[in-house]
Amino acid sequence: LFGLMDGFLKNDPLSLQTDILDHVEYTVARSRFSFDDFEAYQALSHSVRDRLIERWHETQQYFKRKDPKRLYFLSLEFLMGRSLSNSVINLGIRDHYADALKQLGFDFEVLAEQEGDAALGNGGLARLSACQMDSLATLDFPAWGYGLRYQYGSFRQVILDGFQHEQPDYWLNFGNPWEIERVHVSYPVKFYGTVEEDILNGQKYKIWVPGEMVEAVAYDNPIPGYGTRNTINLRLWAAKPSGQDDMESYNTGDYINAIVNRQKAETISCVLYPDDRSYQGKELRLKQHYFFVSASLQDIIRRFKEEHNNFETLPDKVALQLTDTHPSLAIAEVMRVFVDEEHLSWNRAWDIVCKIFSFTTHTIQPEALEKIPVDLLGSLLPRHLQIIYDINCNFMEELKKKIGLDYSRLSRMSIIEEEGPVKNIRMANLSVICSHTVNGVSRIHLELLKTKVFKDFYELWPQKFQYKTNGVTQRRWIVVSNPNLCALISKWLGTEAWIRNVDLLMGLREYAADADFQQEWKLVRRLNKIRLAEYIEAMSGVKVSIDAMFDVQIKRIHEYKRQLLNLIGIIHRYDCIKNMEKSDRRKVVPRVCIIGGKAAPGYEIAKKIIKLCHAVAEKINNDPGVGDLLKLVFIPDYNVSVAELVVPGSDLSQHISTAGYEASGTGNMKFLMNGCLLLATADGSTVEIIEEIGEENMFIFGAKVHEVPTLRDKGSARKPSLQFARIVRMIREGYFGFKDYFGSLCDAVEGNGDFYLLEHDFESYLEAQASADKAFVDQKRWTQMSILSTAGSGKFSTDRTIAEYAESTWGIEPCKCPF
Ligand code: 26Q
Repeated sequence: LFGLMDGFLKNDPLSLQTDILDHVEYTVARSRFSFDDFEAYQALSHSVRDRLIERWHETQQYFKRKDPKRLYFLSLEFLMGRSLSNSVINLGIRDHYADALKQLGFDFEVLAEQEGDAALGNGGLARLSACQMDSLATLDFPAWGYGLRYQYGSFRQVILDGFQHEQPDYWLNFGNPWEIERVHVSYPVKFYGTVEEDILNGQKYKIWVPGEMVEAVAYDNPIPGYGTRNTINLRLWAAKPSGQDDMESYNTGDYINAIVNRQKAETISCVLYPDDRSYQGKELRLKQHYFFVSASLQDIIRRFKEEHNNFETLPDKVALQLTDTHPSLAIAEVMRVFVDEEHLSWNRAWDIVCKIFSFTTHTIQPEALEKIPVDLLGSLLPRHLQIIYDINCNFMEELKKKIGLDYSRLSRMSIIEEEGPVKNIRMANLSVICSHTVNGVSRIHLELLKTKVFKDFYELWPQKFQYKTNGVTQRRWIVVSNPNLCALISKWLGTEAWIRNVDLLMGLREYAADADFQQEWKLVRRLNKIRLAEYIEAMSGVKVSIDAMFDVQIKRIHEYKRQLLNLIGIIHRYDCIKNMEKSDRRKVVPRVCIIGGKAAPGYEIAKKIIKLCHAVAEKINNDPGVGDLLKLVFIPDYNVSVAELVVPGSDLSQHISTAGYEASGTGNMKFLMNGCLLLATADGSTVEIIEEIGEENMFIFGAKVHEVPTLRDKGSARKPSLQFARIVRMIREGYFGFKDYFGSLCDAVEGNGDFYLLEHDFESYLEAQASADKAFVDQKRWTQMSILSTAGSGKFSTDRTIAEYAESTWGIEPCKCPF
């Protein structure tokens, strides 16, 4: 019996093969002797899943026994991408599986390509949450992630005639082996209704009498750490009709309609909202937020109460991290549970609340801060509205004592925005007031928070404000996505220890000029470029030369990210080539310009940028006089797995936001780790990258953060650029077709309309591009810069970010599950 009980799954080839074939037969229900690649992928993933579940169980039991302070990481978005390769690498059994599969006649890489992306998020914030989960697991922190299990993730971008179309991403169609459905872990979530009063022991209490109830069901996604058995949990909630329905409605005769109405509950977790930062005040989105918050808190409080009976100790056991303001209704919900359900006094409840929440903002523009119309909140969550008003009332009283009757400052700091046609709740103010720590995502971001967005709050509570520069996980962004580079790094460092301790990458500096190392480095990079070139040809039909410089800008399409500056630069390059003497063309450094990214479905200008990219590509790629000197390709449906292919294969990457507009940026870090050079503005985390690897190893250009407001004020008094104006005129006058369609795009970058200062930065952008060309010609120098980029990327690991959060924000310690 004991032999059976300690029997962990074995990882020798025969056991793995038996396992996979058993899953073919019993899970996928196919013949062991005949199954295709997708079925093999399914069986393989289930076999990996079994191993994840083992460790997940051990870890959870260990946490329960040790009962350390736990971190609950609340985020409405997680961009996990694919799980297979990541899991087997973190479990340390990739090669075991590859060998076992080979003997069965399958190639691991081919099967890994069968997997679709889990895209339960939009962009930077969502991928950051995923990277942070990987670091939390790897560093053995007792952490739980909570999120929503959207049935439809980020829309699929389809390009027709150069225009973006959005299609639903029904990612669960073929099943999801990476989740475990927990039919018994479910909680009721209430909406609407009224607030009534009750008297208990002579004390008045508010009671929320809800009008609608749905059920939140848990789906657990194991997150394995690397080089540890710790496997933490990402719990995602799905909405289901409530089991506690009033049976009366079935007796009224309209059985069919009663069922149909019940089924509507599922719409709550049905679809991820595209990141349209101005799209606020929608009831369904608010419902999603509360659904998420209510289910997660019921789960967290239940777990706490299993071991403890006094809420005073909650702050010693629980840290709640708010990823932007999206989950910040949690603050009002904890107050409601404490006061209305647990019957704590308001002041005791408030004391505890102020000790458990920390808030990280990923936003930089004041106008993008989340607001909820008071009327909307009052109808959906009447009791929460009262609580928020009470929190605000107390805060205003305290504030008056401190700052006096400075009414304009009081009204700026109030949670309730009274000005404007409708009253709004300012979720950011609520979050700042109730959190013990407010974090920015880069040093410059914190500076802007202190001096602009949260100036009033910073002056009141300077000690609350901190920053933790973002990072990315080297496991996903080097080990999984660039295996050849990974092997090369380990070979020259003589160790794989950098995969857990990324600062060791610094050791590569020593070999940056070594001819042998450079040779091997170049070879790895070339193989990655070949892989990318094949993908480009398959996606767009454009054949590109491997010897050209691969110049990449992939990220969400946004005006402040200035894809348009890139395009205008490309047109300028095209124009120069066309106007050149034939003999001079030999001096041109051939380029393949690659752009990719989704535009929010309602963001007209962003969609026009995508169309312009296609129109320009059409012209350039079909101009025989240009040939391999310049190609432009748009990579459709940019997502995590596309990034895993593109990042390792690029030479130069662009991060060219107007200074002061990118809170951090994390794409820059992925490229940096992979030895791709950066052409960038001194914005967000790039400022810190410059400090780590030196400006001489990058191409930095453009106005600095402190210059931007003055430049903007100058308006049309700014120095014009004739070259810039000429290109905008070409676009406007129909040189690339679609004359009328591009008019508004041109208006947005001309004269006073040029809010993001494209024209001002254009000349220095061209200079930076020229320096990049010059550096590329000298391949020895370029390769050295490339090596130094990777070598200096250590700071930008989420391992560092998470260690900082653990120490100075969450107060948690590692809890390593023993063997
Ligand atoms: C809000 C209201 C309604 C619908 C959607 C939203 C919404 C959704 C997502 C608003 C914002 C987001 C995402 C923001 C985001 O990704 N911000 C990025 O966060 C990264 C990680 O910190 C930073 O590196 C980027 O600079 C920042 O833009």
